[in-house]
Amino acid sequence: MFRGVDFYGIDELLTDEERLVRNSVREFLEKEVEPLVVDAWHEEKPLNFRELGKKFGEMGMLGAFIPEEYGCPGMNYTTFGLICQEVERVDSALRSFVAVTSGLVMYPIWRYGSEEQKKEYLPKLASGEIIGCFGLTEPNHGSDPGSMEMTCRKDGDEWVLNGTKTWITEGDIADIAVVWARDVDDGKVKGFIVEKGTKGFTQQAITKKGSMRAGGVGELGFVNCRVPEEQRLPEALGLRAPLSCLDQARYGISWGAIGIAMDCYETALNYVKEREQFGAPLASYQLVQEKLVYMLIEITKAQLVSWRLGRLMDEGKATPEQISLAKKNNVKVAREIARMARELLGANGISLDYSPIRHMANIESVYTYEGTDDIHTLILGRAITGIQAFRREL
Ligand code: TGC
Ligand code: FAD
Repeated sequence: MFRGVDFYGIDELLTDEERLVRNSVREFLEKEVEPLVVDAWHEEKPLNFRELGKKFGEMGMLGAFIPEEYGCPGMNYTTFGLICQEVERVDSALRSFVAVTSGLVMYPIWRYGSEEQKKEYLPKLASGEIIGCFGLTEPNHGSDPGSMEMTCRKDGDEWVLNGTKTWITEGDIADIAVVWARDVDDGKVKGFIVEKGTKGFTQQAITKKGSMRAGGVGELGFVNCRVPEEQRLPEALGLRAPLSCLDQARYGISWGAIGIAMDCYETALNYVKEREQFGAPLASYQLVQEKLVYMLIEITKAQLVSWRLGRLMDEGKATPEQISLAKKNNVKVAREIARMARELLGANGISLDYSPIRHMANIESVYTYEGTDDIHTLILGRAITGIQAFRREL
């Protein structure tokens, strides 16, 4: 079993329970999931999340940080982070499934939903009985969801939804979609839970991806789609609501990126110790050691950032900007580490028999979704200068 990368004794900062959950998730994934990943990725045949979701549910891997009510696991944010780290060490599509289910579907229902919605959906999502997705991005509005075109209009005790959401993780197979639309009457962004099969609601897979090939992504269409008032998230008013969900998933991504970095580092280290060129192991050359040292330093810094952020999340003190820093930094360094590991493996580095090339392709999605690297730079830039640089007056 993978023994972890822990140069600074960060394990000692974790509780016994946190280590226990991490180790059991790690063992389960290595035995039951890792062997399925390469073929799924190669064939672009998404992993069977209906089956896997139920196993994840049994292990408390879905909605880990949601309090222990409505069938949710009631663990803490650090444990959620460690779960994200372990699943992403295997493949980013697994972390996407966990982070979307937990942060983008269960969280908004728990935070903004009615009592009936919580009772109806949270136990089923926590157990993996149903799959959810989160629709914010539109064909014309990705980084700028505030300009969304999707509309909702109240008609008696129903809402009429019109618009398109695209690049939606698990959008092709989801049983429920948490979607965001602007009210044509009061101009406010509102959230809805739309069930699969609702008239006027369509789900279509996006294929031919060069990244995230072990997972599914889809497009959601809404044409005069009518949902009752009971399907609206009553407490979600304004763009702040969907953006607060992103905070949960972005935090999980910061840990997931460490999983990628650790797997690439370990793969490269093992390889260069074995592989000989010019009569000696690659590991004996200074240029090779420099790369490994860079990886270890960046992994250690990323671990400390996410560990501290987890504790701040648990105390309810983390700010969106602190979350941006962790997402931006950890994904950026994991992206560099994946590329370096690929390089150290030479030609073998482009083979799917080794993980770095798959991580390298996956992380292009991670670098882009949940706020691109640029967007997180601008969020931080705004925080330290007080001046927003997202929008230009033309
Ligand atoms: P702005 O004026 O900044 O904010 C509007 C209101 O929202 C509040 N707010 C936040 N609240 C909580 N958490 C955050 N992170 C928040 N950011 C902003 C803000 O205080 C304000 O509240 P109020 O009450 O005053 O109205 O809004 P803006 O339109 O200027 O946009 C800011 C910007 C660019 C940072 C935001 O639009 C943004 O984050 N854009 C990136 C979009 C994005 O990340 N999309 C992700 C889609 S989901 C996804 O990718 C899933 S991938 C699958 C996986 O996770 O694995
Ligand atoms: P754009 O916003 O068009 O950006 C293009 C480029 O311009 C980027 O480099 C960006 O950084 C840059 N840019 C944009 N604005 C500025 C600016 N003001 N200043 C400087 N540079 C700027 N969305 C969901 O809602 N739900 C999901 O489940 C989901 N899953 C996804 C899964 C995958 C695999 C992928 C790839 C995407 C997913 N997304 C999802 C969509 C994702 O959130 C968006 O792709 C992301 O927000 C970026 O939007 P965009 O692709 O439209 O790029």
